Amino acid sequence: MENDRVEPTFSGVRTMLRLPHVPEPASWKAGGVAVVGVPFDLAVTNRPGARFGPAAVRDASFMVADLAHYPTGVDHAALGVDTGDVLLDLHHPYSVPGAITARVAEVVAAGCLPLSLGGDHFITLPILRAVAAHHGPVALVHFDAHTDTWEPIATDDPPSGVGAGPADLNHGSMFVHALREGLIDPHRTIQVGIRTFNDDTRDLTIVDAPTVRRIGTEAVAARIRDHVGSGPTYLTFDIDFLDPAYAPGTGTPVAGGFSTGEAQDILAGLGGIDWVGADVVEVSPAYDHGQVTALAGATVAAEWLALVGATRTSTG
Ligand SMILES: [Mn+2]
Repeated sequence: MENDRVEPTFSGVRTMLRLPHVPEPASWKAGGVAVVGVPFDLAVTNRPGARFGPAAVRDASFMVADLAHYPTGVDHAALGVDTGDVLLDLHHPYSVPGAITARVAEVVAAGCLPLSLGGDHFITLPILRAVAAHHGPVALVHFDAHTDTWEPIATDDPPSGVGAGPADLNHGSMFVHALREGLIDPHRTIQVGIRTFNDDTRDLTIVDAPTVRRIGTEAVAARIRDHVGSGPTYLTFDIDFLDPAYAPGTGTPVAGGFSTGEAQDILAGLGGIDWVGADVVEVSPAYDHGQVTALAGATVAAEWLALVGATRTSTG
């Protein structure tokens, strides 16, 4: 192909934001971002389908990748690699958490920042196991309609020899496990956009949906920055933080959420944080319309990449 032509947005093999597909850890460059697809959706409580999320977000990301990030001008394509998807054996579901942890551990060991595409929200637990093994307990910045701190239904150990982790593959209780396993620092964790009742919030700090609306996006960002302070911080973004009008394609939609633009405004205010990884989860394309949700997912991921890219640029 002529090297003076730019490939149009509708053309080309789909990787996240057109990052090069580099599955071999030996070829990952320290300091870069490594995108990890996690096509897992056996832990949902309502609609399935998030196993198709990574593919849908990658597809929609080509529109986002067409130009540098606005307004920073950060060039996503220079920030790292797309490692492909974690190889998961869904016929042996208890093998899945260990497979996710092992793959993300490779990313962290290479000195890269994992950017994972879900998959349902359960995947954040095995990801955090790899991240915390390297960094220690991290601050969690958690955008969601749900706290995901409901008491686990089953706490039995999984059948022996089939991988690490709790037996309850549940996308509503994994942060209880994260707390009990010491993966996240409860004092530096903050949940934003919550609008579902939970009588045990584990004493975590919550900026719920009515509060977000009342104080505005700028103040929300300031509150997040103040709360996490310095130290390693991980972003987990459930796409159902957005209102179903902006993200219909998700497993457990809840009315009363936020626009994609409001999410962008908050994220844009989260520079200067010591980011060690991020995920965007719960995009379920079968319930989507016109790629609305997939584009939102790709956009959220790109906003976080711009934060990471801007930090790297400003610190040389
Ligand atoms: Mn949720």
